[in-house]
Amino acid sequence: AQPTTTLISTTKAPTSSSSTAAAPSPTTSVPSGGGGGGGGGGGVCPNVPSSLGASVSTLPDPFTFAGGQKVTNRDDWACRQAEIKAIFEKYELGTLPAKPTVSASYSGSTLSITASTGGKSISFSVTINKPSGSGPFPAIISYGSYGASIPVPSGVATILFNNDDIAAQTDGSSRGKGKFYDLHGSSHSAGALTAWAWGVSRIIDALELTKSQTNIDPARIGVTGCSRNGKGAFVAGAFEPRIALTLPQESGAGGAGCWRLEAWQNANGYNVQDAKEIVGENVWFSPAFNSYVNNVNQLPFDHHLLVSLVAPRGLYIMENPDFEWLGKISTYGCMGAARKNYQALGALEAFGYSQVGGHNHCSFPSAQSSELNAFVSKYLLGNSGTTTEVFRTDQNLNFNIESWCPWSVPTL
Ligand code: MCU
Repeated sequence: AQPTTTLISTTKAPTSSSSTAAAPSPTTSVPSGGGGGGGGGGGVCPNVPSSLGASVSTLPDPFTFAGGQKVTNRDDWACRQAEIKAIFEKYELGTLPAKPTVSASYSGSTLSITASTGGKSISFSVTINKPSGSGPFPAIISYGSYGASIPVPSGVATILFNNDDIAAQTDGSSRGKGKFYDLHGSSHSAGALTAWAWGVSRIIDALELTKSQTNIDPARIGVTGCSRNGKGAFVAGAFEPRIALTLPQESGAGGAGCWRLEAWQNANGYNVQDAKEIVGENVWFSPAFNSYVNNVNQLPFDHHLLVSLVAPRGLYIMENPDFEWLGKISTYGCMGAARKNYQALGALEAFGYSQVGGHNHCSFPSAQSSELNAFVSKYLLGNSGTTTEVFRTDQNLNFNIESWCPWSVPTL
């Protein structure tokens, strides 16, 4: 189904004295100091603050802990990633449960997976379509049982994941429905995006157990999905470090978009999906998120920090500017900020954002083929010399990313 869309020309963008849209200044700046330097030295991370902290109308600083300490090295970064993950779980996505006991069997092209915890079990299966040849093969896990909506390059297997079986996403009445909730209880805090990411982790557990039968290499796994399932693929890449390449397609708001940018756009005459709308439409997020959707400046994160959890692993984000509802400006600005995570880690080549129009929703444009093939070549097929880095839009967005990022980028 096509999303509801309203096309509004960028000339309706908020006007300012310069022609470049500028972000409002923060209502309160992020507290500085307090911790006296690095927070993660010796493997001891700062505690995740129990309260929200200062409201901020620009995009929160990836390189400052919620308590104010600066991130200055890789140990700090690992701590900050743990903090960001905990913050996403608490305020937006719900709790990602610990690994259950997993068993698996492989027959024909079907991988059957059983997960058990707390005296309960659930089973689900995925279909593996392999290329010809002897393998072992890398594989792309594709959300939806209908097949990937990106062209999967030759030499790569496709694993069809019926994510709706794990957590339903028909509409608001889907809360607590699906196998994840049969196992963890229908009032578990996880929204569907988290439940599906948990399912992806179980697929990788099963691939590790059946490696000699499936001939799939569990160290070379990609994940993709489009639209709502693109949001899902993004969260799987953020929550599961065994994923080598994350390929979210047209994920829009709640995926590559930032809540603050969508709110700002809608306050200035656009009609973009935003936090207020999205929580009424479906059950992708935790019920905990409902408390924040009317004032997203309270959130100690935005979706550029979802990318902090993926970095420095491979990430190629495809967006379609023909649907304003998906956040043509929001995803561009948000991922422009997100790119700085990779810059800090000296890993810009692993980050791609590509916004190309002229095609239907979830129909892959040939203009992106060479970029997609390059990311797959490098991060799944092991051709390390391939050039991948990309950050582009085919639109004249006239948007100033820097005005939303009033923080400096360290070298970590
Ligand atoms: C981009 O993903 C969603 C969008 O968030 C919804 O508002 C719309 O209804 O559906 C899109 C989608 O999943 O389309 C297939």
